[in-house]
Order: sequence, then structure tokens, then C-alpha cells
Amino acid sequence: MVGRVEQYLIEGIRKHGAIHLTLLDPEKVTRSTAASLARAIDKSGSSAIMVGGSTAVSVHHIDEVISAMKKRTNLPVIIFPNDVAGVSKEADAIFFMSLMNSMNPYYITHAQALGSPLVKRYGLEPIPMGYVIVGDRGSAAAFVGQANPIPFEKPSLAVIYGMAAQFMGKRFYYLEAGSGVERPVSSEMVAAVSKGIEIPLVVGGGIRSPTVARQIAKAGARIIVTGTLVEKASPEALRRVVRSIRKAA
Ligand code: 1GP
Repeated sequence: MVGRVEQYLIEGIRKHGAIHLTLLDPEKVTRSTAASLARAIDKSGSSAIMVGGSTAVSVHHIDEVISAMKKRTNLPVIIFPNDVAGVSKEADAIFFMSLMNSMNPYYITHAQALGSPLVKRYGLEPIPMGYVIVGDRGSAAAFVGQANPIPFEKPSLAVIYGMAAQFMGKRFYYLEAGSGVERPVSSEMVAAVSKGIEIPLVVGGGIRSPTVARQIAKAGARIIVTGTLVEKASPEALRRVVRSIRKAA
């Protein structure tokens, strides 16, 4: 069943061609910085806020961060879970992700099973998503998720995982290079994957400039995620990235 937040994302993609989501790592913010960032994100034209980080463990803090943000914005808040501890009752939805190229079944299905009762109890909207890590083993996401990352130079591997995600019924496919990395997923890989699948392609990790964001949107990404940009740069930098995605798509 497609829920309200997913419909909103799909509608945004239909209208704009591609949309931007902002990722906030709860470990890097306090309640008050989260509240002011939420205001800046709201004004930037970003379509929703994702909350999560590879090493977040305090759901209490995540709850506080989300409720502080919700006082400053009506944008949907979507959990981007690293583990069961990321499941917050304050969010609107959760990217219900399987880390498809993990070497540990815990991250493919087991954490999902353990977290499901909470998702149901809190009435969170689960958005089914295939998630793969691309690039160097050096990212926190690859390390924590015990992934066997898809090499940058092998777009065909990213394509077949995307096809598998679609055939398994996931409704989104996410190519992750890792937060704060130097090298984002290439537009060649994005173009190959977007030709090979029919579900919306999400791309994130290392995207900090309007030029790179535009290239990735032009190559066929439907959702572009940035995190570090809003933590480290000005709200204006975020606005420029969002604008360049709108123009490209
Ligand atoms: C979301 O991990 C990314 O996919 C966020 O990456 O922090 O590098 O923008 P950045």
C-alpha cells in the first residue's frame, strides 16, 4: 500500500522531474541547531528531511531532534535507519531499506524483522527501498553495514542490483557513496542504472556542488540526497543545489 509520504515524493518527482531530500545526522546536531536547520531546509525548496546516521544509537535523542524540527517545518520527516535504534515514533515515514550488498544478513533482513513491530506500533509509513553501497570501503556506511561495495568503475553491477530490487518489489533504489566522501557516484553509473530500472533512483553521498547535483539529475536520478552540505555550508549553498536539480530535470 502506497502511503501519504510516498505519494508526496512521487508527485514531486512527477512535477519537477527530480527532487532533493536533506539528510540530517542526529549525532551532529542538538535540538536547537536541528530546529534552525529545519527552517533553512524548509526555505531551500528541499522536499523532505531524512534523519539518520551510521552510528546513531539514542532513539531518545532522535525523538527530540525530530520533534524540535517539526515545530519549525511541515516537511515530511523520513527515518533513514542505520539499525533498529533509528526507529523514532516522531517521524512520518521510514525508508524501509535492505542493504542488499551487505555480507551480513542482519542488514539485509534481520534488523528489518526486529524493527517491524515498532514500525507498526508507531504507525510509521514504511517505504520499501533497495539500498546499495558504492565505492570505497572507507565510508562509515560501508564499514558499519559490512558491505561489499560496488566499485565505481562497474556500473553494470549497480544495474543488476537495481533490477533485483525492482523485481523484489522495492519501490525505490538508492545508490549510496557514503556521507562526506570525496567522490560521489558517477553520472555514468547513474545513467546506466536509470536506463535499467523503472523504479525511482535515489543517489547520495559526497554531493556538495550545484554542478555535480545537476549532472546526477540529468543522468536520471529522481531523488538527490545531501547531508554534509547543510551541516557545513550556508543555507544559500543548499538553495543553489536544490535549484540546480530543478533546472536540470
Ligand atoms: C546520503 O550519505 C548521504 O546518501 C549523505 O552524504 O553527507 O556526503 O551529503 P553527504
